[in-house]
Amino acid sequence: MGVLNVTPDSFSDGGRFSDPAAARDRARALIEAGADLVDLGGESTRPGAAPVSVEEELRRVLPVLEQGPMFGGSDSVTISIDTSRATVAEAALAAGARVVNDITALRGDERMVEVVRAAGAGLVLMHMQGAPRTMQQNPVYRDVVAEVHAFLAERIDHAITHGIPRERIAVDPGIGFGKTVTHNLALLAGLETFQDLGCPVLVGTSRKSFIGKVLDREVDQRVWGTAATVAWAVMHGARIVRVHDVREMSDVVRMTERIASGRHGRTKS
Ligand code: HH2
Repeated sequence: MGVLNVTPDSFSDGGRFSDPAAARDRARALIEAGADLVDLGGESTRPGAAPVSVEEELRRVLPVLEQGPMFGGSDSVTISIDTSRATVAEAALAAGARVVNDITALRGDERMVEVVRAAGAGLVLMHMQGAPRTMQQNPVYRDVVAEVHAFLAERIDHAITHGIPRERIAVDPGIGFGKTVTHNLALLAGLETFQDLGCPVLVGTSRKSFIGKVLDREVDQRVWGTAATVAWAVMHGARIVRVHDVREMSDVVRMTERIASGRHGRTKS
């Protein structure tokens, strides 16, 4: 999953793809580089970010989607809309997006579940403690892996109860969303725990600040740290990785998968 932020303030690519033509070119580049999904977002969720109005979010994402076949018309690439607002999701799905990536896991807007159900769309349910503006102030867990697992299990039940089939749902532990460095590392270390939820696991570590803190690297120097997390995540069951550096991480995924497939061919010497 390649990241396409049409925002002025996203933490690593803010302001670069705000113009619809630049966004389209970026989407093409992501697809050529190996993305199967493009995640389009019109609101930054970085720690401390202020929310934008629904109108502003629509004004940012719709012109990008409305540009034509690259967005939704093509069978080879799926566009997901990164939003927690039902109005934005509804308009984006009507304009060709096929997945809703909701960082609030259906808690942000009570109409969202019905919008996703009615459209027959895919859904990403992500864990977040608190809200972006304040979530990094003092996140506390007793057992972060167990708590995130229980949260996702409950959210899957909620979605299924409201008519969304399990086959359309992916889950995401929400790296960086109300978590310290230790919490993020624990979630990655325990990633296999989420396999029993019965939904594909999505992981979004790309260029995030826990990598910067572990390695003492600025945001534009985190590609190798990201690569380590992507290889680890794929080895431990992630089916989707949300990344900015698609060409590089596509190689990491393909190579890791090839090694993993070789595990079964091992013979005793
Ligand atoms: N991370 C970000 C945004 N959306 N969605 C999911 N499902 N999982 C994630 O880990 C995730 C996400 C934050 O990254 P980015 O979009 O690069 O930055 P910003 O929120 O500043 O736009």
